[in-house]
Amino acid sequence: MNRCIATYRIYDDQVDFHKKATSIAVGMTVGSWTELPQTKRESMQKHLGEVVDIQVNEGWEPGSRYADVRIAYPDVNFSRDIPALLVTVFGKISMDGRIKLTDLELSKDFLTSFPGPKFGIDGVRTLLGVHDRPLLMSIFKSVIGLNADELRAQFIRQALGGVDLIKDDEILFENDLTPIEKRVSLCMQAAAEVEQKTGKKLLYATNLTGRTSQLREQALRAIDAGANALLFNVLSYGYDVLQELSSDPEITVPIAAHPALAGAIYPSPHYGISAPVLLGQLMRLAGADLVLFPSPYGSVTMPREENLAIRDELHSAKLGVARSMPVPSAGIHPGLVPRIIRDFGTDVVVNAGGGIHGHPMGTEAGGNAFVQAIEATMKSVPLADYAQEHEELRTALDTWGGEV
Ligand code: 1AE
Repeated sequence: MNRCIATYRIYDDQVDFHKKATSIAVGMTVGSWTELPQTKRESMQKHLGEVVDIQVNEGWEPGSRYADVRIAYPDVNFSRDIPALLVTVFGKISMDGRIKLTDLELSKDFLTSFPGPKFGIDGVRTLLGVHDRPLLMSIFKSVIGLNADELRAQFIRQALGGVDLIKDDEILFENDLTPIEKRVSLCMQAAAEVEQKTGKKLLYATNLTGRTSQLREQALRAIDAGANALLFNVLSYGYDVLQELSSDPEITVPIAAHPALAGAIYPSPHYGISAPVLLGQLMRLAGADLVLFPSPYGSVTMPREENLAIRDELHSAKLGVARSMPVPSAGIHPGLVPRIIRDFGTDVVVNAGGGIHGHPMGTEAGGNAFVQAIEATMKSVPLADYAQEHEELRTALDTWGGEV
């Protein structure tokens, strides 16, 4: 029988974890198992959840006793979509005490319903013609209230800095000054002008926003206007909305998933959904080509092991779909590039907003400093050495510090 296995960490000082696990396995599948007549029990057998494993850690102080509990849910119980999966494995029980969903092992059969990212790491690299180094992304900043000319000027400064991708800030919504079609056409025109000078291709991820019912139409209008990538605030809409967009044959550009809201879900040791499931597995399954998340080193951080577990979910072969590009973000500056490449390898996007625009010599120099940091790291040259011949990098290291 095909089934998906969920792992939970449950904290409780008193409870009998075996009873608790059984009550979840039964309660989240067939309901009131013991009260059913024999014939009904038999017919419900194929729907019954099963406790697969329980590892108890007795703890040493009040509040520290927990168990890691694995429960298998028959695939026959739920439809082949992420909303049904999540309601089955973590619907009602997410509200029942100190319980966190830490892992999901999905059956091969369930996974066949998910096409995954249309582009993934390889597709994004092909669009850019860059195969041998980390990519560099810059984030528009302070754009609320900017008019079209000001937005264009900021785009050009970022592009001249040598970045591969530019993304809207996730807080830029539809607005009268720079509505999406206008934004896309002026940015793509600017990208073409800069490409004439630099020979570099560039993806611009414009923010898809507004009511769910209008997202598809908005994406198609943006693509008609020349958009070559999209940004999407996945968690405020839901994974299934991302899947609708990413699997749409007419949406022919990569989608970058922003993690806004994730901090309400993953950081607690006692509640929510673990970061690798939330920002790794489910984002990739729903079709994100690039996935942003906090890094272990910047201004908004998460523990390194969790970060690397997200990377593994995005990179691993086990989901059977294209790999998604990890984008560790928030407070990234050039001095962090060696650590990013050490932890993620070259299949990563180095992403910065403040670390580019806040460069003392300006936005263009901010981009250059990152390009230089990537070059140095790829050549295994310490940043401090490379900086002796590269003024932008030197200034960045003087401003924000260097590698450790
Ligand atoms: C984890 C998301 C980071 C993000 O969206 C963002 O805008 C970062 O900006 P900086 O690089 O911290 O200025």
